[in-house]
Amino acid sequence: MTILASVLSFLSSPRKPRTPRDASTAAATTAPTCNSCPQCFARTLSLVGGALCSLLLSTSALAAPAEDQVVAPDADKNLFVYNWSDYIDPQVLKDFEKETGITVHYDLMDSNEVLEAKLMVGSSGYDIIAPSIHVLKRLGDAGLLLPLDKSKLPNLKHLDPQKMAKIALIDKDNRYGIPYMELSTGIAYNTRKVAEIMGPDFKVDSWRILFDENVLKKLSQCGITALDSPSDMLCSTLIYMGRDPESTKAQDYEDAGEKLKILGRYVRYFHSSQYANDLASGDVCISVAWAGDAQLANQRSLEAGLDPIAYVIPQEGALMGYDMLAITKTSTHPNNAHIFLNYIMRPEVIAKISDYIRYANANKDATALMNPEITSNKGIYYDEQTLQRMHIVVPPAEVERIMTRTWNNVISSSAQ
Ligand code: N2P
Repeated sequence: MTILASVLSFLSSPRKPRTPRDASTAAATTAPTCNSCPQCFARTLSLVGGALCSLLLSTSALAAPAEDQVVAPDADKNLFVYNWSDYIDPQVLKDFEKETGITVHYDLMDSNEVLEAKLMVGSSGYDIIAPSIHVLKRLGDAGLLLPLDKSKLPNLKHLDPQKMAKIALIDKDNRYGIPYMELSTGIAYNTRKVAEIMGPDFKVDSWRILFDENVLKKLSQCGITALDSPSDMLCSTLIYMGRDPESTKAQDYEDAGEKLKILGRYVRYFHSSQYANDLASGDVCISVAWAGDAQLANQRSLEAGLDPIAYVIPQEGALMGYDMLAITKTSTHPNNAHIFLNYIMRPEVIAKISDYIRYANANKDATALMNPEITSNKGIYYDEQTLQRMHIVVPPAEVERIMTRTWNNVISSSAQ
């Protein structure tokens, strides 16, 4: 099965629930074959199909590079990408492969911690990775990323200078990464089921409901889930507690951990990707969620004729951040990687991805090309008022260690 077929089938078929805290799901890939190419496939039905198919594949590989491709691909025309699940329009990969002749091998991740661990142990085999901004910083500081060669990235001009300046406060001089998607961590819920259980006047507008045993007891009847992400969970809890989400005090994390143990008694699971499908199918009714996944769950649920899934940024505030694309220091296909990053920064390409996965991007020239339903959705593109209560956190390594320890305690004491 090719990468494209793997990603397509992964995105379109219901996934089997994975064991919570499962590291990642890999979509095995192979080089494209004639049967993977739609034009070719039709031709295989004719007597001369096989020959024509090979000819088409080799012709497309020899096609002149696009105007914005300023570097020749590496001799080995493969590219190994590690990105979050449900985070690309599979057609984009297909188009990229067709245009450049580079074969994309695409693996799925759902945890910054697993990504970091893979890079720390040595050569991960990946050329492109998608760390969240605070992890990008740590990986860059640890010498695990290749500084971008900006002369190979003419499409950087499309990125929003204000957002790039904000990002440069963390990734100095935008040295290692380009912003892929902008996101927040809030609460997604099935409006009908929650109203049915809690009554029509019940409001999901505060983190408080995730720490109130009376509420949790009731909501656990229809299924509560939360992210398996120490920084998302602990820093959101600090925001609820009115503490600094960038605190460096161990005590703050211990206190937040104690609160999370209450939630842990009632969650169905802590997991960072399964919940989108489970919300969409009605298997669970409330989740600590990333913005776009909640929107995707809503879209899928409505398409299936089920209930609306709403997404809220709680009144106390919430985390926001960027997932970045970066090239690993050990990349063996650095030119292919630059060609890929440059392709992703084409306004029409990133617009297509954002429309599909329902996350905001940081490409100023893409907005006009996007579905207005997405760009006007305040749960995806925040208004100024909401932005006032959003926090970007960049925990230093020692705080990260405290968080990991605390989080492991929460997980081991939970009911999941
Ligand atoms: C997409 C997951 C969003 C990534 N399904 C959060 N960093």
